[in-house]
Amino acid sequence: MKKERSIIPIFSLLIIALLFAGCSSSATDANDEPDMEELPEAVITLDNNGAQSYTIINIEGEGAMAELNTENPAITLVPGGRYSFVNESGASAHPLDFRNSDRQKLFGQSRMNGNFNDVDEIDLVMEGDLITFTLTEELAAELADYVCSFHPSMRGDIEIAD
Ligand SMILES: [Cu+2]
Repeated sequence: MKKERSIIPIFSLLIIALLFAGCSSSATDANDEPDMEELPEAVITLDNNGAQSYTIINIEGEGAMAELNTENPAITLVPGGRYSFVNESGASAHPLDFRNSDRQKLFGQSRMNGNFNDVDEIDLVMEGDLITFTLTEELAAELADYVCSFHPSMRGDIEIAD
């Protein structure tokens, strides 16, 4: 009798410990999964009509919206998303820059550095005709348009989704 009694508290402690471990691990999962699902990623491919305009010829992924095959369309992006722009008109012929509403360069393919070049959080990657960045809240508050640094008529708005 005495032995059985002493076993019961040890057993209930074990069960409590297991429950606690189960709860804490599922709480971690619950935190991780929505974040992964909510961060969209998209690849936006641009082409050009001479020196007159950019067009968007393809969008793959989620979180980017624009009318395809029209001149200088507005592009809508979702904050928190990671976006790649493939400039098929050529980074050297039509350098693609991203600007704020004061027409200051934030980052892009022209030679001069922009205001956001050294902001680590946007994790800017530029390789050849490709630009990839994360649309942080800080960047979303600034980003206003895209433009060819050689041809000012090649320009469209960037709108931020709610
Ligand atoms: Cu151009």
